[in-house]
Amino acid sequence: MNLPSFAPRCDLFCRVIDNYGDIGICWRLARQLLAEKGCGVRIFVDDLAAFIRLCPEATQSAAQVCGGVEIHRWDERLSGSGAVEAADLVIAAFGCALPPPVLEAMAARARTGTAPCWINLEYLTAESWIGECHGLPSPHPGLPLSCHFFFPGFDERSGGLLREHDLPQRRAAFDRAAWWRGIGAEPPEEGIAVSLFAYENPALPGLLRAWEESPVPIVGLVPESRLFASLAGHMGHAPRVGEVWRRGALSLRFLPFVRQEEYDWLLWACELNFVRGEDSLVRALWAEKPCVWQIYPQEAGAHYGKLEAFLARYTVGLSPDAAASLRDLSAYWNSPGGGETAWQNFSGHLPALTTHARDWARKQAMQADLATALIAFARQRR
Ligand code: TRH
Repeated sequence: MNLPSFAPRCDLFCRVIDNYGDIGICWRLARQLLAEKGCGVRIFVDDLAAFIRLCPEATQSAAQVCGGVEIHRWDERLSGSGAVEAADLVIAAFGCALPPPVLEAMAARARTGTAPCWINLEYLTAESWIGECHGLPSPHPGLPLSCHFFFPGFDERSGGLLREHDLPQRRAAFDRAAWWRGIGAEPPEEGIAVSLFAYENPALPGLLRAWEESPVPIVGLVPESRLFASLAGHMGHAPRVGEVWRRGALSLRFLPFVRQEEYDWLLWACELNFVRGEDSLVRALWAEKPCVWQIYPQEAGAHYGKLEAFLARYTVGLSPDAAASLRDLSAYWNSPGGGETAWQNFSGHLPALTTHARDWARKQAMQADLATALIAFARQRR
């Protein structure tokens, strides 16, 4: 691959708030900035345990190199002056406050006329208001620096979605049958294979009952997650990785948590994916399969607007009935109560939803990806 001539040195700062999404997005972006943009990349992260789950060769070492990316523990060492030389592109993930010595180092560069491009990488949302805010500067009150809001999103007025250039080729080359044999099973000949990555969810028992009573077999693939504990209540014992549990039409297979690159394989192997945060959502969209998003709950139900905004964009081009079936199942999964028929109705529309998932993703993939948009943004501010 010809690497671009503008390849800024990049630093990503990440505080792990919850689960794997915060570091997951930073790690995915870092790998792409290195591989496709030729950038030297460092990640500063405060929770190496979360990172090790995504990249099992990593250790608790305070400084290490993983896949060509420098990984540094974000700890008190970053509070000392001169701790870090400022990079050209400094990305604060999800509004995290940078350590004062890092800001000082950035300001020192600014005073010599080579200010770094400072980005606040925001959470993904499909809401249209981000178009007004994407790229806006926010001047630092005391230093000659401005932070720029950078919003991932679904249209040209946003920073786009994370997507590697070779993703379609890798997806096309995926050997689904071999993957299923690798987990000790044959690819299901009939019925529906569903992956289930979720937080604890009061809607779970109702969904499992609907699957148990399904007229076609349902194979649920459950990667190790907080859901294991919730499933124990339904199954009567705590699930173990490697176990297969059956009741009625449902069989559940419990899988290990895999390195980040391999999570795609699970999505590609299934007909439908239940996904968690914004990173697994975006991967499920690029899998070109229908998906159901369990959105992160926010105060005063703010997440419902976010979910609705996503569904409004995603369902364009679907028949009203198929769109309603996805809306109903999403509503059930995110705020259970009623909705007992949501699964039956949804499963009847699965063929239409599957065609739609492919068409929607191919159209969406015409937008510039997030890493490309970031580099273009930094170049303009050079
Ligand atoms: O881990 P999440 O629940 O993280 C969430 C998000 O960051 C969310 O936006 C934020 O608001 C909240 O935390 C605080 O879900 P997400 O974003 O889907 O990230 C999961 C990551 O884990 C993703 O990079 C895929 C990865 N993964 C693996 O690498 N292997 C696995 O086996 C599985 C199941 C996931």
